[in-house]
Amino acid sequence: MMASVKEMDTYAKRWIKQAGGKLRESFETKLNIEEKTNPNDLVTNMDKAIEKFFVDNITSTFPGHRIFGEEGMGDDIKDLKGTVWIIDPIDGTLNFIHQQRNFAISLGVYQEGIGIIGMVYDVVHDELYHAVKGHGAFMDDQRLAPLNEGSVSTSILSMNASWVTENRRIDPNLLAPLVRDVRGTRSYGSAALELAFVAAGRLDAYITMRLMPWDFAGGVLLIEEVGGEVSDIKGEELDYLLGGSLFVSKPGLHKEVFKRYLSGNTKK
Ligand code: 2AM
Ligand code: CA
Repeated sequence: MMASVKEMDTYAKRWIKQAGGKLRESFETKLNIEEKTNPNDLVTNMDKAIEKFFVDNITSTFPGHRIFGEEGMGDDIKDLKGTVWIIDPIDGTLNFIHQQRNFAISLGVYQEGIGIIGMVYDVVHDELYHAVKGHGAFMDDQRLAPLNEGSVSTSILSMNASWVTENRRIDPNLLAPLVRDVRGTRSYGSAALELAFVAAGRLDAYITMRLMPWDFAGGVLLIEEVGGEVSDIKGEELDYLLGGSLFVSKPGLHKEVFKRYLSGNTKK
């Protein structure tokens, strides 16, 4: 029998809270930290343990569902047919290691490529952002209000400073004027949290040049459910298999940013 959305939502909430509890408890014990692709790309025993926790629970409760997780303990995903759980066990691992805050668990459930459940769990604050497609977005029991139209001059923009220095993905001269023109910039180091904050109206926009699907699969649905705008840096749809750049905002900002700042963007 096909699992209902309600059933998946109930289990997902239970598992994400349990996983968060394990992360909070782990602050008491010594972390085991390894380098992945470079000295700043780190993974801990907890990233792996939490991903395994989800994989074990999902496969035993929902046989036939597939899992696309950062640590590779799920399936080898080459398409989004059927039901796919897209999971980042710790989004913001550097923050987890250095700060013991400003990280999240991100979870999205996709059916035939369409997001139906999105969750971002701010573990340290014990705040769960969640949405079911078509039913609005919430922080715990509190419904998030629809986003109002915004403009650059009154916006708080979340962006990593690396995109306004020399980098391989975008000409720094394109985004530097945007940084100058907004009311303020912030950078939290966890894409999932930054997406949740845009959905909650605490940030007005978030721009990044490089994310993987598990970084945004949970958070993007939250933003869509409150009427925000979601695309890549070229204004095209996100790629849920390969990832790439991402630009999310309250309504109205996309048009202004593409027209005034990104029309000269030619790099991929
Ligand atoms: P992570 O902690 O799960 O790796 C930091 O600016 C944000 O970007 C975090 O959400 C981080 O997720 C993500 N990130 C860091 N390195 C990345 C990479 N090489 N590709 C894609 N996303 C990355
Ligand atoms: Ca991660």
